[in-house]
Amino acid sequence: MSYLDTNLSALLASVLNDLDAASGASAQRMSKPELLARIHNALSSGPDVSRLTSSPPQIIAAIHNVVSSGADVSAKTSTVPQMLAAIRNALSDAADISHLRVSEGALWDAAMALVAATNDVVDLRPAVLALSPVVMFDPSDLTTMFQETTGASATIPAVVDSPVGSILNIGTAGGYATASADANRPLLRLSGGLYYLDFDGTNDCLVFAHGGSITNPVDRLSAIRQSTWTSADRIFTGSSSGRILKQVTASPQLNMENGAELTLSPGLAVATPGVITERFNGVTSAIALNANAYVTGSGGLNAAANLYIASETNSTRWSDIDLFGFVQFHAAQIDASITTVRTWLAAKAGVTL
Ligand SMILES: [Ca+2]
Ligand SMILES: [Ca+2]
Repeated sequence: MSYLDTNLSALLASVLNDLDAASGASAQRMSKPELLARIHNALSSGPDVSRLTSSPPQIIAAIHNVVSSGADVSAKTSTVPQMLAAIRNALSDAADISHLRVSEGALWDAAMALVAATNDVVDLRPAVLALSPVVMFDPSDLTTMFQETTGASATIPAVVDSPVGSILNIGTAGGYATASADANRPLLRLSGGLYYLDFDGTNDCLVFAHGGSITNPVDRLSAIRQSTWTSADRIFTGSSSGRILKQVTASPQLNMENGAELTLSPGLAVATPGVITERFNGVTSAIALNANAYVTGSGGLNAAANLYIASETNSTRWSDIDLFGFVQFHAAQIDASITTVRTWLAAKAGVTL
């Protein structure tokens, strides 16, 4: 990790330059969550800005004030330079600003926590999408789901309590996850204001083909509920031996397996929604429930070319689960990005992290 030793004006100028170079941001309007995500990405990728030291509360409070002002923080009401100028003006009111230094991760975590805490209607989906996940499913977006199993050519919109045969991948790979037959379609449900896909544990499975073999590292995050628990049932698989999340040994344990196994115990209580983070990265793999500490160790090195939801390869070990959201990266993410994704998934599933 490198360290930044600069004042905020220089930092913001650097961020704006990065954004402009990438996207012509000086003319671009974006929502505040999108802007925060872009700032986050810029800070994370710069050669000298990946980490600062100390965390002054004035900076966090000032950014919070700017971000939370306005009636609708998700509306695209300002250009990027206008928002950065407002942040800079707010920061300049703080004492001794030219010498403040801040940890990018701490700043981002605190800013997102404050935004989430004070704007309970903020949808972090734009912020998650800005992280460029390869695969992402959002069952609360009814425009992404269809009743037929035919993917791009499907035309009958999904409706609550009816089957979903195709769901659009809103991640960078595009395409659809589809059921291989009508009997294999989960049902779209709505309960307590939350949408989810209800798999029957008998033959329901959605399949997404990556189009090639995917190797480590893979970060996979999901919001699920185990309706029942049967040892060896599969929540997700990539193949019969790769990128597996399964129910194992004793209720309600879960483990991830990719040639080696990491067990999450006591796991996720049956009938309770939770956010599962699986980080497939050989001997430094990790799995966690919600915001709890990771269980770490070897998860193995197998590759997998597909994603099967609620079954082992669409052929056996079907699990009786509900799926509220799914996000998969084919590169290791920084902790702040994991936090952003978890926060979005938790909101989709009604989970308090
Ligand atoms: Ca079925
Ligand atoms: Ca079910």
